[in-house]
Amino acid sequence: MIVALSGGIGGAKLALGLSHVLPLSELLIVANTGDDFEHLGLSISPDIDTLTYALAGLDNQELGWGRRDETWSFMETLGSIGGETWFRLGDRDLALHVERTRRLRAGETLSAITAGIARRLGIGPRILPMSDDPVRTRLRSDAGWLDFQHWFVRDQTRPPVHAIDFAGAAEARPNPLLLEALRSRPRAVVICPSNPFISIEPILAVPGLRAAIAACGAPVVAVSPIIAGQAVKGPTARMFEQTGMVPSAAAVAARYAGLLTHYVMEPEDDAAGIEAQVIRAPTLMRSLKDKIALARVVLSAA
Ligand code: FO1
Ligand code: CA
Repeated sequence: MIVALSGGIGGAKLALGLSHVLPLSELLIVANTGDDFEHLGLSISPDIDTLTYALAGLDNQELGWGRRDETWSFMETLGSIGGETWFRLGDRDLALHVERTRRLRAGETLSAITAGIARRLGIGPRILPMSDDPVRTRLRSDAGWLDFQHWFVRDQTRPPVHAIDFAGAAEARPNPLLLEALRSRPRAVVICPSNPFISIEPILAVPGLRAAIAACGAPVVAVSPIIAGQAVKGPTARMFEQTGMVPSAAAVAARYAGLLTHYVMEPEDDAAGIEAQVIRAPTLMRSLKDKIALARVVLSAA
């Protein structure tokens, strides 16, 4: 079994690559749920959905989130009657949030709902929320404490961030299927090229998960989300700067200190100080071919 920890866009690209080079039953993808929130009365799980749509071939490649062939009648109509439109829910995407919300209210777990929808969409690999208990990423910024989506989408990551908190993490129980996979000696744990602060660290903040990964006996292989000091997408580099650190591939590796055995990074980037075996490879994933090639590099460490 390969256990891959993932956020949204960058993680989903590598997860798709992995799904092409592994038997489908051999891949377990652990999704960050720190981005989840309740909006317009609906339960939204952005990273689960980005993974779900990517693996089903239904992803919106222009936006990096949501569904392809999307239309926006609901949002336009909502705006026309004075509703909140800063978080854009497309007409097709909306169905997933309505259905998830209904099933959560009926008492189903997020894991069961995610698995049921994945099955209906014909997805092979398991997508597991890190926990079925709510964990909510919050950021202390120049504008005070903000919920993740308010900072990320509504405020466009503008307010400088000084601290991050994963509300509920201390009480959250790790996904039992994930613990079981880690106990049955996986072939490798992969940390996808996601933002360490807001995509991977919420997963590692669930009590017991960091220790279970460290103790699982498998290689732990991370892929750098930073190339030449820049994030491929999103605020990763800026978040290092705002907390007084210089963004680099090595700075990301340092966030996973004590966990990593292997680190995949660009040939040109500085590996000084990285306490893992460094594997040099192109990490930018533009095409499916790139995703598959990087997945093979990652698995070569396993
Ligand atoms: N990201 C945006 O930047 N703007 C949006 O309007 C937006 C809507 C949205 C709707 C559903 C969904 O599953 C994701 C959505 N995202 C949107 C992405 C989401 O905010 C992610 O948490 C971030 O991309 C970080 O991974
Ligand atoms: Ca995310």
